Amino acid sequence: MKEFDFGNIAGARVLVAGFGVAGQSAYRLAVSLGAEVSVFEDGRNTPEASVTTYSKPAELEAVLDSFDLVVVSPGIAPTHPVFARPGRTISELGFARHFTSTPVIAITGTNGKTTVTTLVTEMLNRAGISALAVGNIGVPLSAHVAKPPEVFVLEASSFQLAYTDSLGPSQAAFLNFSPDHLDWHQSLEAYLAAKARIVTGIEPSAPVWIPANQPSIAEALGSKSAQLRTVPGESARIEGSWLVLGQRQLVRVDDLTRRFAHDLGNFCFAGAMASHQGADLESIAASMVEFRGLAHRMEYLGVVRGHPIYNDSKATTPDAVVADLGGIASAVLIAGGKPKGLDLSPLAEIADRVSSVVAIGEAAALVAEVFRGVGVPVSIAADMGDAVARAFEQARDLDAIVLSPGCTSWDWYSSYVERGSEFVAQIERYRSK
Ligand code: UMA
Repeated sequence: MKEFDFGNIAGARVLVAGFGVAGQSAYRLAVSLGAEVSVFEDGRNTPEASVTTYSKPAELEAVLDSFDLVVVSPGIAPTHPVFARPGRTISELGFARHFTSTPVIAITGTNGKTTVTTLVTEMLNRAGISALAVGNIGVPLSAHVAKPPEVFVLEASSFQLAYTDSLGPSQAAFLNFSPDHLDWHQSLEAYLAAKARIVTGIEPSAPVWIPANQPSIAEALGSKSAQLRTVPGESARIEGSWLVLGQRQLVRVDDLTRRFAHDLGNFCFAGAMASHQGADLESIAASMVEFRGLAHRMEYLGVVRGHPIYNDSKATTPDAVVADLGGIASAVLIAGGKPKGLDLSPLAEIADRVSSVVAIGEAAALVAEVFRGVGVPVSIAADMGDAVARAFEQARDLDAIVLSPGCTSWDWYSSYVERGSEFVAQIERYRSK
């Protein structure tokens, strides 16, 4: 495959690999630009019969060289045969970026991406700057290049960034970094390098917001961007009981509905970015005060039978669990699921805040080993109903009950959303009892 000229897409032969949300949108964009588009899809989303579709990896071998460009969906790992020919393989995100000059605020990190993307989008819209949240949040960039807002706020995953040649963001954030997705990236270094691609094509004057306490991020980005700005830092920080933006005391922490440590970090990042983009401080403050959090991310379900309940089903790594439990004094933790090959021992860091554990799923024995090793009692549940029943039985006075699995949901469920929804449904059964 030779170097692809995006200015000459009309008539080019394009293969879209994967026909899920991202692939379908890339397909429609490529067709609208006059390309001759075929699809590779070996799973559940078959295009209509008129579209040339390959469904067996072996079939690809014969045809791959005939395409000028291969646009890959983020869920397809680099070991897939669709990557067999080096050259012009590009992610759906990278492909779409070639066809829009609208400014992009790009946000990546292992945890908190969706929340910060949502906050920045709300702050900008409230300030009268039309903004649209796109990317890993569930809305492909390729679906909106034809009718763009004033600014895109992009949640960028490592899968999308790994094969994006030039993103050119007007500002970027790399919120945090911890081990994840090692099945896709093969190594921690490859995962970090993919995320560091958030700054490809960035203007030298554009700020890149990074956490103050993770030197590996600054190192990974260092040579590529001169404008690294730490958060908390000069632009956004907590000072005493105030969240401060620049020189202005913006909101009292006590006035925020969401105020766990990671919430305050997310507010600081979002406030710094929205302010840099021109949003007024009143709009930024109002968005923070009104923010109630997102479903499945330390989602507060109220007090049931005397216990505050949190659904944190989206926490699929041990580091996310440790960060999210940071603001809880004492809890029964429901954890486990399908192990991702990550070391679960960091969970022991929260032993002083966990009165007991209910272990679930394929990782139950591993979770039990970690907590029993530090003297925390553990019981093992057969399903989510059993897990919730055990959690109420085990809970001491004032204990919260938190589902924060630290593993994927793919043993019992098809997604973290399904797992969280089942937890919520099981909790509901106790609300009226
Ligand atoms: N497929 C194949 N062969 C394969 C793998 C997949 O044919 O070897 C096909 C599947 O059958 C399916 C399609 O490819 O039809 C799925 O593509 P996909 O997994 O890339 O999923 P999409 O529906 O296109 O959604 C993608 C992102 N999915 C992933 O990154 C896994 C969505 O992020 C994103 O919201 C969407 O594009 C829009 O941009 C989801 C996600 O789980 C939420 N992201 C990960 C995360 O947050 O941890 C990174």
